[in-house]
Amino acid sequence: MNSGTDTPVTVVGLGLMGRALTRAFLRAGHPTTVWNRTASKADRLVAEGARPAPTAGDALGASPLTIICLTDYQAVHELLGTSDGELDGRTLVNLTSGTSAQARETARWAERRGARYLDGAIMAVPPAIGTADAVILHSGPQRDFEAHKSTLDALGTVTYLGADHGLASLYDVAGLAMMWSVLNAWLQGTALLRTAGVDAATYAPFARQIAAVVAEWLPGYAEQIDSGSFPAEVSALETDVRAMAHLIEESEAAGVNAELPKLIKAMADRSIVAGHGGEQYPVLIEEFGRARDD
Ligand code: FVH
Repeated sequence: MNSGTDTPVTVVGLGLMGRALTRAFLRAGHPTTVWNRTASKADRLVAEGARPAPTAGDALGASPLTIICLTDYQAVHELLGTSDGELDGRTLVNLTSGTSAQARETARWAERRGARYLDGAIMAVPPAIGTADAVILHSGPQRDFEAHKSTLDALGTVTYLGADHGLASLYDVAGLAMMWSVLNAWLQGTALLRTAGVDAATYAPFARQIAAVVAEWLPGYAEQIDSGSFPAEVSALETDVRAMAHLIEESEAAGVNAELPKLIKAMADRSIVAGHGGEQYPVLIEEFGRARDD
């Protein structure tokens, strides 16, 4: 079990995020080795105390724990596949964004080379790294996460999700789905209200209140989804669909884009045709849970 701030760590990939990760390790006192394809990006970090490695292989060999943060998984494979570094017994934490399939495949590849592997996802922008606001998700063998948690803690609020290496990527995109859906709904309402001279700043506090109320519904709705039972405790889907029709009608009458509400209403209409009109909104999980080709 590694503990204490004198534990060495390596960061491979010194883009905007890799540089922020390196600075957080340096601030926490970790001896930090760095490597980047374009070597000049290490210069300022070296002036701040980082140790430059001449090759990626040397960087991997310098510490028991290496953080990888590159553009995409293709870059990770290009780099690790050609590096002569010793991976046996080393732990790689790959914080590069990608899909769950890429994470699982990279885990198998790393483990075939004798490395321990955790996949991760960063739910933060570079300036937040090193603060509690930076949520960093990890998945893979729990013992490997526990072994390095005290070092990873320098980066922010580090979270372990489970043994399946794909979980961090799945939570990452699920979080993005949540974020964009909230923003899209707010933009739809803002576009509508602007047609009546209400500016975005005036609508924002009301929208925030609605978002907070809806957030309160999630645990109860999650119980309905997990139990597969959707009694209409507060409202039935067929009632919600009538309100969706109003939203579409208002949007079209005001010359506002109605594509998004039409898409959601089409899903709700299909659910009603399938016999779920008397059930509560989360029954739409059945529409969200299956792919459509058309
Ligand atoms: N920046 C952010 O706000 C987001 C927040 C959420 C998570 N992302 C993910 O983090 C990964 C890195 O993002 P980044 O912002 O640091 O990206 P860049 O500044 O573009 O740096 C990319 C680094 O990758 C190196 N690189 C690319 N291809 C290769 C390769 N074939 N071999 C070796 N290194 C490679 C690149 O090197 P160079 O161009 O400087 O030589 C940079 O170090 C990313 O997955 C985000 O989705 C950040």
